[in-house]
Amino acid sequence: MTPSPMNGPVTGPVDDGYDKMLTALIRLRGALQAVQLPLDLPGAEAQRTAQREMVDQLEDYAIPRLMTIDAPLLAVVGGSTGAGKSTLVNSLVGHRVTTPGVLRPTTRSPVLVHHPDDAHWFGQDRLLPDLQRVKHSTDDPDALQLVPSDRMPAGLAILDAPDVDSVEERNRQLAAQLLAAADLWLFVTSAARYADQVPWDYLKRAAERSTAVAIVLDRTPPEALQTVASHLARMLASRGLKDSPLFTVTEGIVDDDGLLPPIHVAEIRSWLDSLAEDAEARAGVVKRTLEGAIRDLTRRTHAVADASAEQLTAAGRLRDDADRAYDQAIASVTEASADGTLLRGEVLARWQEFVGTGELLKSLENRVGWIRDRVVNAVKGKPQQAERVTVAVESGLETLILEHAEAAAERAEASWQQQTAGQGLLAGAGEDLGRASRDLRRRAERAVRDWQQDVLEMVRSEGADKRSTARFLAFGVNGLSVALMIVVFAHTAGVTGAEAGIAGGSAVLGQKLLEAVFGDQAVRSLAERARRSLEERVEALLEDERRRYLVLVDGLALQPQAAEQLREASRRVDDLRFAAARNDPRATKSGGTA
Ligand SMILES: Nc1nc2c(ncn2[C@@H]2O[C@H](COP(=O)(O)OP(=O)(O)OP(=O)(O)O)[C@@H](O)[C@H]2O)c(=O)[nH]1
Ligand SMILES: [Mg+2]
Repeated sequence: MTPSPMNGPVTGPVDDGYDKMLTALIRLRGALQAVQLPLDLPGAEAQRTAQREMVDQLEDYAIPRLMTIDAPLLAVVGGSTGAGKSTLVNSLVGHRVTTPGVLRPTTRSPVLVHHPDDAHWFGQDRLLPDLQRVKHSTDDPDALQLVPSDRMPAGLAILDAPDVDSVEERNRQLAAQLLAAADLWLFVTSAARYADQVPWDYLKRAAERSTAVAIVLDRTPPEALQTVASHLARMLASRGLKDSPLFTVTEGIVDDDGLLPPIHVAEIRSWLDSLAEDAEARAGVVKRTLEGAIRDLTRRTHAVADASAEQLTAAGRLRDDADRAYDQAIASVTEASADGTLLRGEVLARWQEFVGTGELLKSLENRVGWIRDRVVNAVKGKPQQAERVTVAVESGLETLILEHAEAAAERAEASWQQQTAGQGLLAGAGEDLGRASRDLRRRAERAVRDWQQDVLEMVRSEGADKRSTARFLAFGVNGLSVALMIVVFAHTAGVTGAEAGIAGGSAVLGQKLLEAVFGDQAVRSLAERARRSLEERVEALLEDERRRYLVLVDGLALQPQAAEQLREASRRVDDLRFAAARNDPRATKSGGTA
């Protein structure tokens, strides 16, 4: 079978504005690297892989290729395990440069054979920068062995790669990476393996990307040659690779060095020689593959950008869920600490003990003046009872805060559990976020005490000039503080007098008591300040609780602009591609670019 020349479209970005394109590709790489896809959203794993592959493709091939556009054409020999790749490379070069073998897989470390004059093109800073250059044969998959050979034509280098369908994961990875760095694939398959799936997956990707590919049907028994070759040719044509030359190498006897008789590879060798001699044809191959790689990159960026935007949306949703749960908790505690809810049970009982009971309430409405005096008498000399109210208030508030913190934690966790992204974050949180923090009780205790201290200070300073009055002395700073707390707890209850029942009545008592000492105006302002101080402390406690959720979202370090910057970088590359295609006279001759 006579191979056709490489005659795909050879237009592209490479003609003009190398510098601009290079800058645009470097920016594209930066934009790709800035994308974070940490949340386990559907499809995120695939896009993470795509992102990695694309950065690799830029670093291993597109960027260095564009920087050294005159570098020799690099043909990478890839394909199924044991297809005879290493044997083919040795036979093409004419002496043993890479080790063939019976043990599968044999080749684990790539070997690049080049003309001695071309050595400077393959330094560490050029293509495949993460592979360490070595001069000896090795099994190290992170090494690239460089073999200068004057049997290679200048301008063309050949690389022996590991198997694409290896049982070894590292081999498969490396093979993919090497093929992504090739100007030309010499894709080797055998009569036994040519229908395998993995090689066809590769060839399909090559066709999608317009990578220049030549197929080598290796190790074919002469009697099967006709049948297999024509079947393979049909398969190639139906998979968009009809322009790819197809070479056949019949199964031959290898010599002691593992070389096939030269005649078996003569056709491929002369094709490669003519490519090496023809600078324009060579440049055409490079352009075609490079342009295809760049086009493929820009096409694939959109899915990565979409994935990045989805991450941001999902993170926003998680944040909102946590916010909702804790906003609600803050609102509930604030409400319950002002609407009379706390004036029950222990607090109410202690307070009534302190100010005296039913009798006072009954006559509350019309005999305020008398009540003041009564109250004064009632609380005289009962400082320890004021202390009991303080203790009851402390435990009532603590319980209130803890209850709502628990409920918020439960709500936030439940809504996160409903999302895969949330599940992942919860799993990595290192504590059970569905419960309030372990030290919340201790912190709430301290916050409530601090608030009570605050209230005490307010009363103390408000009463600075009244310390010696009989009423102030009668209630004492503690008694007045307790009364102020009670007033705060009924702040929004809107209760007046007997209609409010016992709790409301109790609050009114407190109110009257304070007014008797400080006057109406001062009491209103004291209550307002005391209430604000409590709200602030409750908010601070619950903010700390909320933060346990928010740090998980913040820790993702998602960049809000990453998706748009990636799209922009990709558009820039596309613009340059189209501009270059327009300016390329061959673009019109060959009917435009893809
Ligand atoms: N008789 C004969 N043996 C061959 C031919 N081509 C390859 N072999 C043998 O087949 C075995 C595998 O060949 P290799 O060249 O190592 O195959 P490979 O594709 O490089 O294999 P991996 O590096 O493992 O992917 C070796 O023992 C070769 O000597 C051939 O055309 N005829
Ligand atoms: Mg090999």
